[in-house]
Amino acid sequence: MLLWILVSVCAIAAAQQRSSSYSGEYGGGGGKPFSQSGNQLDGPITALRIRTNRVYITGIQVRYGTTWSEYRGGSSGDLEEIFLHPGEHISQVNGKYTHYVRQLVFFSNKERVFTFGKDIGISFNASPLFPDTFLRYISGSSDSVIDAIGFHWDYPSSNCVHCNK
Ligand code: MMA
Repeated sequence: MLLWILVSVCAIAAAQQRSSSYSGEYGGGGGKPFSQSGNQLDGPITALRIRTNRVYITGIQVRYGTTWSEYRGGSSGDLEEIFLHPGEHISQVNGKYTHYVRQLVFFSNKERVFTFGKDIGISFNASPLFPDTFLRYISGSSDSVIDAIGFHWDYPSSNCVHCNK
């Protein structure tokens, strides 16, 4: 009986500790795979640069803390940049894709919405599984465009190692 209680308590504790989840991958099989998992060490996501042409999301760069990730994608189209406010995090990403990513719509916990690209293709709604978790980093495939993208969610920046906080 005591053992059963102990096992139950441990199981509940373990279940409550879960916080990470993944949404994706959305897009096609082309391009070269990338992951920005290691960029989490620079801090939470603070800004986004997204390049779009008339039909596709052609490039992406994400700022972690004060450090920009490597740029992924090609040179077609125009680059747009948005900065998050202090304490603002991405809480959901909707979008459209076919063989390539066509649209990305970022929603924040401060009720702002940032829309990039065209409203054409297959819809996706990427949102975290666990409460109070947000976009921590992206992965995907790219070359001359963003072929595919996936979203990794967790508590904001709990393992920020390079930040002086
Ligand atoms: C390259 C090649 C493909 C990829 C596209 C778009 C032009 O072709 O890497 O596999 O799908 O770029 O990124």
